[in-house]
Amino acid sequence: MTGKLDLGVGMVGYAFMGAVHSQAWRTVGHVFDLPVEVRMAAIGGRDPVAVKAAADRHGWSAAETDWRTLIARDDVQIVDICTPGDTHASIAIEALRAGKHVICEKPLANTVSEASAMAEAAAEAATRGVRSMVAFNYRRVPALAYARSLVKAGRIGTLRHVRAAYQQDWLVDPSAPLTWRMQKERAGSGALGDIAAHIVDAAQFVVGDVLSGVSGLTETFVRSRPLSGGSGLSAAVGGSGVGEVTVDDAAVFFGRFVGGGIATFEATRFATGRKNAMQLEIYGSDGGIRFDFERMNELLFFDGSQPAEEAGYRRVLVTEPEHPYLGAWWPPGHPLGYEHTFTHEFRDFLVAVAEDADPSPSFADGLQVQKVLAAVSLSAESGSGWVVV
Ligand code: SOE
Repeated sequence: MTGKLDLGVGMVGYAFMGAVHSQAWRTVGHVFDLPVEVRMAAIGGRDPVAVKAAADRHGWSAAETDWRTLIARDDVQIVDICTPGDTHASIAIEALRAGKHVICEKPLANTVSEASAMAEAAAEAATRGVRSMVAFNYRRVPALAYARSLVKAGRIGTLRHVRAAYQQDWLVDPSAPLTWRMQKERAGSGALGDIAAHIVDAAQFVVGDVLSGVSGLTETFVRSRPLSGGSGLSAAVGGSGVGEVTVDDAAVFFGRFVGGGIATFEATRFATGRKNAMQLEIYGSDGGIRFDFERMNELLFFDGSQPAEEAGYRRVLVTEPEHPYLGAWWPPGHPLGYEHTFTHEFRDFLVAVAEDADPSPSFADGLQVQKVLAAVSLSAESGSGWVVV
């Protein structure tokens, strides 16, 4: 016995995100010196054979086929939601009511009204010491957390521009099957909710401001796809013939921050050859920052206070123990990867729970991102241009 608060996790979902989250739950208590003990109590999913296999593979002590049973377990104090968006609200709200802390994958929900109900439930639960967080993992890329600290310290001056892009190409092939991510009733939206949500959150996080309005355009390039085939992230929904794609394949939009800076965003599953290219560029009156997830251990920083002949984008290798999260990992120059962002996210969540504080980003933050996404959709669908968030 360590005398530390003992927290059992019950995770719902076991596909790609479930596997990534499992890896982070397995790791977090070994890497960081936490004020709590974490146990991987149970994993939930509807298919009994598949969920049992996932439990064995990823190190969960038990498997449940009903998320309500999972939430009700006495050995579960944290509910981790890794399911498609259409189930987030019901699972999260029930868990919060039951007094379980909740961490929920992004986007927070499929609609603003679901996200509002979740944020309301989270605010009420917080009065009982029950905590919640939306899982925008890119905030926990050390280079982006470091970028945030540079902006906060005034190193780029007044914000002028943000240029953000999230490009993937897994739908370029028109014969790629229809998955739940292409069904509005399950995913809410397409590239918009799945990946634009990340760059909206990351941009707002790094600059420390929120978007006040947007104007956007969405496109669905391939409107029907085979109902069978694929595997993993690309596993089809099932059936024969073809089914309708009811979400966007790509979204582009621009926006204005409350503080006056302006921004462009591009999210697409049709950027041929780009696999998971997430980029953020931030330009201020006194400096600039450029980040590319394909080189996630680096940040390019232009310090305008340097003499002109020496200034220029410097490549900062973000692997020093002084950089966010890095002190717990490897010696300088030994880089981290995608999975570590989730370990960092859980570390921050657990510390907040132990300190009886609200973790960030909160469900209210998730709701705010949802409002941005809804404003982009409204602008795109109505063709009416500017929409206030
Ligand atoms: C699929 O587009 C996906 O797995 C997203 O759902 C994740 O949030 C992103 O990090 C990687 O791509």
